[in-house]
Amino acid sequence: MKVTNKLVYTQLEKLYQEATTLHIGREDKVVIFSDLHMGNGGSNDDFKPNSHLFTYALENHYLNKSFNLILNGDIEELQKFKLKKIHEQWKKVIEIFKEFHKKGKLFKTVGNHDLQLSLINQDKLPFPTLESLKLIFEEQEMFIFHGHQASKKYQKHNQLVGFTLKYFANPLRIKNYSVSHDSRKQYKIEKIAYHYAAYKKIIAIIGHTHRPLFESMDKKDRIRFKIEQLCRDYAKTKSDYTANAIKALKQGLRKIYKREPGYIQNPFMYNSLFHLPTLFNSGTVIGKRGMTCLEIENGKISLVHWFDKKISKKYLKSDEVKSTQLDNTDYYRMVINTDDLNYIFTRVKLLS
Ligand SMILES: [Mn+2]
Repeated sequence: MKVTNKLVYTQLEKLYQEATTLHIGREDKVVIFSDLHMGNGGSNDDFKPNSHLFTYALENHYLNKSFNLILNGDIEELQKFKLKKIHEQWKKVIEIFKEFHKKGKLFKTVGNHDLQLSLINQDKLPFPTLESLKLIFEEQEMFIFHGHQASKKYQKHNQLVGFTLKYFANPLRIKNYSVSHDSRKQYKIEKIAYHYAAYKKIIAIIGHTHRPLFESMDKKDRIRFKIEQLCRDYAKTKSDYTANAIKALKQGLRKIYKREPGYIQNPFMYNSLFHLPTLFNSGTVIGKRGMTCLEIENGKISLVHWFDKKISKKYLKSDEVKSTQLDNTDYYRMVINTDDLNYIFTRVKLLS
């Protein structure tokens, strides 16, 4: 069976039409996390290394400050572990999720690693499972879904074996379905989500690829942008500080290209006439150097990186971005990028 892009777009449209809706105003705060991959606490549990950081930040930062919590898929790693075991092991985390839920501030969507959750009787789960979520801010829409739905491979399985029930019956079929380390597959999924959002004149917010994106830009794009900005500054100020910052960024960029030599084509993403800020990705909680998330507050959206000083000091030395210590802990919060939602939507509407 051949799965065409058209079919994938049709499936995304269906997902969009059936999405749960949440209206937010300027006073509402939202944090989006995805890809926790919580396991049994053993050495195969990818969540374990950042579990303290996540638990602490969630309770003492986001819950305390009355954020809405959106968990955008692959929260429980059900391809490797049993739900019961996961919930026993990470009891404290589940309790904090429940606190958000009690206040009506928890929204949990399904990913490909926790697909079975949509099939379980929802009364048996501590919180309901959504397929996707439409976040509406001043009549502008952010379409939040895990991201596997934009993959041809997933849709092929969907067509072949029927709906998710069949996955449940044949978990082996999807056992090795993982994209996070294959940059070509990541790119294809992102490209479809990017173009779908542009066509709808909305913003798409995904996870799944574990690659943080802000306004459809990844780290390389952000560095290139930053270098151009700094060159403009340097022309005016001729400051050594700026010159050194440019040098450091160039080195960083070279390192990335050395790591991913095949990725140099299409520097400005996804082959469209303009670079459109339609795609965002919350990244992952299980990063080697910490965790990333997206925050919405006061009409702005931000890409945020949290890290533990004991594990990585790299970002503490960074001159470009300041990090803020959380209480008296080793945990730090760093805003990588931030922009006004109204400005982003203006560009999406006028340019796409
Ligand atoms: Mn996934």
